[in-house]
Amino acid sequence: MTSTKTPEIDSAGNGTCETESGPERRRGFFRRLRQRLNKGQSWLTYDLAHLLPGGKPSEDFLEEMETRLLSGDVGVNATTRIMEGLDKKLWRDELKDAGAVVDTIRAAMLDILAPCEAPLAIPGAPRPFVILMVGVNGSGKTTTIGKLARRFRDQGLNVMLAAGDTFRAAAVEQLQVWGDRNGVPVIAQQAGADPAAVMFDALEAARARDADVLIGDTAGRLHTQDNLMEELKKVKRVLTKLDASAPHETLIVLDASLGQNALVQAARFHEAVGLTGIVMTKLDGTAKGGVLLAVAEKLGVPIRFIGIGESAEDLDEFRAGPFVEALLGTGGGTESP
Ligand SMILES: Nc1nc2c(ncn2[C@@H]2O[C@H](COP(=O)(O)OP(=O)(O)OP(=O)(O)O)[C@@H](O)[C@H]2O)c(=O)[nH]1
Ligand SMILES: [Mg+2]
Repeated sequence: MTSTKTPEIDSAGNGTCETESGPERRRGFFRRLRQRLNKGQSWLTYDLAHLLPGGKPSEDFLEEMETRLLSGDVGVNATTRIMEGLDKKLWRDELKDAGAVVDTIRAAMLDILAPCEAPLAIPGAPRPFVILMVGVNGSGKTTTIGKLARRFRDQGLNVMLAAGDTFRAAAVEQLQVWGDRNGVPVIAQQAGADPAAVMFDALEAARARDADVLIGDTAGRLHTQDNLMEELKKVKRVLTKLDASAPHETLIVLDASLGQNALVQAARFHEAVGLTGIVMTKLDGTAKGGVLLAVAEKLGVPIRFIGIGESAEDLDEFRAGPFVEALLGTGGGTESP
């Protein structure tokens, strides 16, 4: 069973969606994702054949799958949805073998993730298109801005960056390095300046220079720090004085290795500032990647990009089909169940 809402998967388990970045590049990206999630083996299906000695699943087997989903950060709600599909099929005696199990899990995962597959396309208007990056400390905001700056520049867009993290020492310099590397101007003020004022000035400058995209960095903050969440609301409010529709994209950057904590962060930031997109970074580390299912199931906010490393090519658009294949460890030379 496959979902009709998802992109086509080729025989290597890769998405075949065409974008500016090209299908070849995307295939390479998802191949690396699959290799980096649990070193290429799926934490979910790695010894499926061994678990099904008679070939046919049992209640015990389903319990094992449930445990794996929960420990893979999939969360209770998304796990329940996936397990319901398996339970139903077991009950109807339709789970004949490991292949049927994988197909059923794949379909359930696609049902959860496909609605959140909505790549960020910069529209012709309004210009400058303003993107505000938010998230907790160290999630990868500034690095992601650098990667996006290069991506948009390569698409022929005129990009500017705003150094809205006026709090952390060296934050401005860090953004400046990415700006210099990509030939993209960075608007900054002195340390300790009001981030809302920085963003306001940056939007004015971006307008004056006919920029297509302005990306604003912000200081890392915990979702529990009410005063800092108020500061973010102020940044958004002040931007609307220049452009009632700005920021046009409020992107939260989440560290996938934080598992269920990433879900809590996303939910709180969404309540406070209204997210329009999610970037999930660090899928290369200890992360199992299941948290994307938890976030998609709970928030339904578009997952715009995923990050699998520190360099610029380690960020790409989120695609539900190839991502699920990476989770399942299917195709592309890794162990198939
Ligand atoms: N392995 C890995 N590291 C990443 C990824 N994205 C970012 N990083 C690293 O995570 C660290 C923190 O990244 P930053 O971009 O400084 O994070 P930040 O959210 O701006 O941090 P603050 O400004 O302190 O809140 C850096 O060492 C990045 O290189 C990723 O996808 N994978
Ligand atoms: Mg930063």
